[in-house]
Amino acid sequence: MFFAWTRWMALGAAIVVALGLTNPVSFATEGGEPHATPQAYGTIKGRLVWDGPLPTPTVLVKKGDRSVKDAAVCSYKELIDRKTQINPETKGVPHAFAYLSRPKGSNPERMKELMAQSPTVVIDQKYCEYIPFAAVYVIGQELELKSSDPINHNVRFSPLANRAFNQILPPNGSTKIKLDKPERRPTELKCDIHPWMSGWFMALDHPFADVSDENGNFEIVGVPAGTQNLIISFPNGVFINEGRARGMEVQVKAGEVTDLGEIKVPASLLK
Ligand SMILES: [Cu+2]
Repeated sequence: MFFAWTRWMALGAAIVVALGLTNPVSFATEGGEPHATPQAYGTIKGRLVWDGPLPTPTVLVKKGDRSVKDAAVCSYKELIDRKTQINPETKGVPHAFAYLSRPKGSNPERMKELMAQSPTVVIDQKYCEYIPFAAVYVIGQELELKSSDPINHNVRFSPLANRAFNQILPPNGSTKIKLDKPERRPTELKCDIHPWMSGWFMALDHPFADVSDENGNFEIVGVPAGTQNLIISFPNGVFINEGRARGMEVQVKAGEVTDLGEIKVPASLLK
């Protein structure tokens, strides 16, 4: 009996951890009786759906093209412009940034959790493309630029607020850096040796951001309740949301999920 009971206890604790419910409510004492107060945070989610005929993905490097630099590695497989990659089955738009512009309020617990779970944002260079194509970087995290290729790459980017960066990445090399300022726009990674290479990261000073998955879904958790401004953009910074740089207004309610449903992405935006 004793063992069965402790096992249930352990299972319960595991579920609590899995659901991120370690601190779901805070307890305040009023009139001597502890009682739960509602969470001050909510979730924003939505799905980006392509609106129009599906684009033909732009081929950057043809498979087996011997004319490209470092062909054995770089044309090992077909490389497409990930920006033009729309899921043909679900019409989901992947690789898009969804983040709050000038969030009202903060969530120190969520920030602590993010830093503990993901202290490092890794951008790999594999078969001469950046993986992932788009990443969110939060000030405090490390940005690891690494290469899984047996050839030289150089990584270069010129952000608006942070210092410019340019470094050779030798075969299977890695370098870690930290940025100290948030950016207003996504930053592009480039390689001078393989000029088609392009990747993006969005540097923010808060954790209220996500990148849409292969079905276009995004979810931002731990958002302070109230009216927030949400920006949704292609990796290259082209705005998808209404209100462009100001963001679209989203009402976030404590303890609730604000589901924006399907957000249409007009085909005309992709140029
Ligand atoms: Cu390269």
